Amino acid sequence: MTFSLKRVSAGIAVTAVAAMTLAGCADTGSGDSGSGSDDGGAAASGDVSITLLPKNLGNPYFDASEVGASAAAEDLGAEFEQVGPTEATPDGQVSYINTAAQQGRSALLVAANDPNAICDALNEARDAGTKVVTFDSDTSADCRDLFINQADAAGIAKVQGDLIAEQIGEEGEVAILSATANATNQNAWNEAFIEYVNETYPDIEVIDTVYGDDEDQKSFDQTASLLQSNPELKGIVSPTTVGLAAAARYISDSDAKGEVALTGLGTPNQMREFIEDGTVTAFALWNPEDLGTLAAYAAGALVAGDIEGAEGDTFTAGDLGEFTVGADGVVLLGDPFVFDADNIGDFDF
Ligand code: RAM
Repeated sequence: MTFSLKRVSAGIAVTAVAAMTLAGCADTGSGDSGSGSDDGGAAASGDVSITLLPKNLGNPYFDASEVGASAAAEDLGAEFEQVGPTEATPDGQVSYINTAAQQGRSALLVAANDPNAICDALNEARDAGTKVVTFDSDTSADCRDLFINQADAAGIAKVQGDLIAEQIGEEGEVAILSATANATNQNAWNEAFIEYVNETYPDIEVIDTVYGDDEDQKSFDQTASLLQSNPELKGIVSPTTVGLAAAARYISDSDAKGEVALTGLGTPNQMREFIEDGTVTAFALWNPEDLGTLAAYAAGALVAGDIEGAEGDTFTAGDLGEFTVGADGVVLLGDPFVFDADNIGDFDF
């Protein structure tokens, strides 16, 4: 099953690498990590301005999305900034949403830390004329114009389920090391994962879900306590790039190396050393840079009035090609891709 995912996704991944090289050059100096200040009011003068608000700053996954979004903004002739909290909380995001609305930003690209808690702020921004595009982690559909979805939950559940099953011989105890407890994306993926594993692998038991809050140290500590309190544990699945890298770091230096399997969602650059030292044999992801690219082009199409976010609307996202808005204002990037020792050298993000 993994094989077919690789085959299906290979074209997407290769395109993504080519696009990333170009975008990486264009990004110099465009990021404004955390300042929150900007030459506001750009939209009022008729110019297009795009603000990227990730779950938190300092995560290489969102840094890659910023590279894609800022290159797309440049292509659109839009002014671009990234702002955000250091901790992945909804409260931390609200002040940035309010500021974007007050500044009359044309569009806000948001990876939501909670499906509902930032909705009032987002709807106030929309009332003030700012288009809201969620990406990576959605809100409730009535507080954004579009959601740019990296891959569907069933596909993410299946790739992680098949990977861990293969790595533990289809039997034994497995635990999930997740991101924050309110994250829309991980919660949907975990629910789908448990359902998929229960249906497909009756001898695997998902015994616990713990939360590292997308903080490196907390994820590291949670891995240690999972292993200590579950001596029979055969595998850990971490559907977060922060969690997977932290868990790999812990396991690589512990007795669990070679005994407890680890997989999930990770970036090739963070996972390379753990693939090379044998801690991890395979993991999955999409290209987060492409996700940022697609979100920014979608925002540009909304601001220009080319689309309204209705099902069937189509727009072009630069080199990524044409996309169609699906039901509930969702635009799908593609399928997850599996990374292993044979292909990880081809990727640099
Ligand atoms: C972390 C974040 C992000 C998620 C990835 C897989 O970087 O939680 O939201 O999509 O992992």
